[in-house]
Amino acid sequence: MYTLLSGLYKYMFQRDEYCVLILGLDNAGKTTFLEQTKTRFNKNYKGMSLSKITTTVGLNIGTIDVGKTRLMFWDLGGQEELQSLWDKYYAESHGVIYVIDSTDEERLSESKRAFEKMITSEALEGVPILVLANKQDVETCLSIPDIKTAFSDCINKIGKRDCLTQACSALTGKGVNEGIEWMVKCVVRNIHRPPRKKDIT
Ligand code: G3D
Repeated sequence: MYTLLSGLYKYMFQRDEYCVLILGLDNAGKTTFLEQTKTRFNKNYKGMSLSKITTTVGLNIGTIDVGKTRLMFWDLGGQEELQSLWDKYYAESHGVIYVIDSTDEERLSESKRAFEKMITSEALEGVPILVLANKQDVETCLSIPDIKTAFSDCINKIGKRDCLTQACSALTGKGVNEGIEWMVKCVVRNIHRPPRKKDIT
């Protein structure tokens, strides 16, 4: 009887938790994306004004619940000296959101190098990657085909893992829900990294 009841309790009150890294160069829009995501997915969340966000130095964290799935985000600083810390988080992560500033053509090759280094890390094998072409609200921004062409060298290195390039504006929220819903689907079905179990609090 105890086993039956505890099984029922777990079924009803347990969430699967997944850790998702938010990576990309400084100024790409990682923190704005995280705030926009928390505002959209957490009822009653009163975030800071998106236009007042300044670049990530160190780490921002955030959690959202989508049904019985909990995503815990780690938004890591993107400055060159902070990129060397990214790999300390890889082994714990179930998914990666890589943010690109579509208005910054000058730093696109720098962003590609950081992306390439990240995807070739063994610790991230099989981990789904959502590439956000951010700042698409800016009229003069690079298009998705432009960005895919610039990142074309990386295709072979992505391998068999799930990968999606999503047009997005972290500022207006366009493309944010689509990206998050895709990530939830991928982490839930990924057999390589089992979720952490957590009782709903
Ligand atoms: P980071 O965390 O990757 O370093 P931030 O980047 O989220 O701090 O954003 C850096 C700057 O880009 C901020 O502007 C922010 O408002 C802007 N930004 C982020 N996302 C978007 C977007 O989708 N569209 C536009 N137009 N701007 C965006 P400031 O002026 O504060 O530097």
